Amino acid sequence: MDLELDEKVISRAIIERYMEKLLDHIESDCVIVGGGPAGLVCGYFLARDGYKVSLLDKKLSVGGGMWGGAMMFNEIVVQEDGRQILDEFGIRYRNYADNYYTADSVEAITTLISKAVKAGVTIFNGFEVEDVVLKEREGAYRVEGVVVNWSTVNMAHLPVDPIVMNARYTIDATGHDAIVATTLVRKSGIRIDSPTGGVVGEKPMWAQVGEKGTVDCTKEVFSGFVVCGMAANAVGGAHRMGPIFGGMLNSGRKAATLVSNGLR
Ligand code: 48F
Repeated sequence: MDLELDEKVISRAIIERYMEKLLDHIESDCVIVGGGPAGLVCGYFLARDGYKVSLLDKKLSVGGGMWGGAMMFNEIVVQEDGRQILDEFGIRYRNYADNYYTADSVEAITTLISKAVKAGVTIFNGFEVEDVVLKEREGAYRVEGVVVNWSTVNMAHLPVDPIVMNARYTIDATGHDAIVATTLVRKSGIRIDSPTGGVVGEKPMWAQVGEKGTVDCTKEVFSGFVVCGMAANAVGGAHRMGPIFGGMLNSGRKAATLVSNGLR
């Protein structure tokens, strides 16, 4: 006998389950903006430690700039420094030369996504962050979450107000544009912990220096606000490094450690 399939039940199931998820994440320990490699690694380590993590990405498919390797040659390079994270996630790699390992970029990013979700990160795709929540308490300002709308609302230029997702920590993992940090500085006029007090902008290609710079620039640059990945690189004015990913992975892990220490 065929079991009944009722369209109304299918629709109700989706709407109820989604709303449960959204309501549960209107307030989180940490909201990560951007689901590229840095944001996913950060989310994984925080969720694994038991924190409630919301990860928002304006695209339908998270993963940022890792899918296409370099120029759509879908292989990535990771140096010795990043190999431990590949092992932690169970991403397969091959030794290419001393200090150079290669991995299939599609395996790498799908595994980062899958492990982050299974560790407990809740992903909201199609969510575009357009602003932060900035509040003064006892004379000190702190970032307390993000202002978000459907990406499609922004794409269609519809005059629809956003909603707010509060968090004890907000992480900018939006890649090269460091859009959350840029918005925070532009709209509030505050100074963040960078060489200029604002978003310095990334410097030209220099893989070795850029890799270290990205991890060094991964910081809580303002109370409640951490930058990681290429967003940290852009905020701190480090060199770009191209399709080598150890720095991105280590930056995500460092951001998770900073937030975890702050939440304790
Ligand atoms: O760009 P992306 O992969 O950032 P990442 O984690 O890694 C950088 C590398 O992929 C690559 C590199 C440098 O040479 O190695 O560039 O630092 O991922 C950033 C994610 O943020 C999302 C965007 O869709 C992407 O998936 N994003 C950007 N702006 C917003 C956003 C926004 N306003 N709201 C939500 N998501």
